[in-house]
Amino acid sequence: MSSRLPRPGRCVVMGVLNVTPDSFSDGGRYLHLDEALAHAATMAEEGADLIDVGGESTRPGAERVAAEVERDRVVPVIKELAADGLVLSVDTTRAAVAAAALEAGAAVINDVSGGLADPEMVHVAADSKAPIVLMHWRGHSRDMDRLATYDDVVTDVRNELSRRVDAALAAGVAPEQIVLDPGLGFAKRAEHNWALLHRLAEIRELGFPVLIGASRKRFLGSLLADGDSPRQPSGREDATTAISALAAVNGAWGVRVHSVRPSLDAVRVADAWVRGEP
Ligand code: PMM
Repeated sequence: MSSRLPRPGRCVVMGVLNVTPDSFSDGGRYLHLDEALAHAATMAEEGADLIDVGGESTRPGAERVAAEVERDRVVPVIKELAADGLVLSVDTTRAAVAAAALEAGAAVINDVSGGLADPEMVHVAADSKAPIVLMHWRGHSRDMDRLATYDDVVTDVRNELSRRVDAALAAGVAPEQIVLDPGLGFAKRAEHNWALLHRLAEIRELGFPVLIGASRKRFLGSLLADGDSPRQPSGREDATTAISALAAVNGAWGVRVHSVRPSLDAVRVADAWVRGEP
């Protein structure tokens, strides 16, 4: 495994830092440099193993931003945080943004398109030797809800991820650099997300570390709905914590979350439970 991919001996907790005006649960909160840095410092104090810096919202229906805008949002934040010694990933589908982020000190690429959106992405990973998260994806945010059609969601996601792995390996990415992610909520309805969690073992069988991003997502809001009103993102934290514990018990390499402390507690409990000792 690449030395730059955190391996703390338990499930990794990746804290989310969205430097965007429009992400679904924290959009607009960390758009200014000082606010972004303060939030990252809080997540680091709480014990985040990795902080995921993103400059483009991927919520369903979101419009794209220009590459320069995305780069100018993430690079200054990454520079400052890397100088403070934090381990950072960059959440981007653009090779140029990933390259600029790595240059600024990011350690890991988190590509929600699994290398599909930009054919250069796998080459940036191959050349830099940076670990790369390949997430299952079928299309940009504007289109993804209509792309949620599957024969068997777990088999289809597994096969499509396997093809992304093949493309990365063909470009020269080493197997040790690769992390897979089933992409909960990305061209997935609630029943698809639950099937993927229920049968996580089938994704793990591909032989790569698996990252789970369920934090505050819509399917948790639907599960916890009061009649016809979905639970709002701010009320989905306990459910997110439950997912983190269950993901850890079920062998996930990491969880990507907005609130670090509860998920870190959860994965520590899960780890002690599985080991039968603290
Ligand atoms: N989800 C979001 C953004 N980036 N990256 C990975 N690897 N996995 C995810 O599930 C994922 C992601 C959704 O948006 P948010 O940043 O507002 O949570």
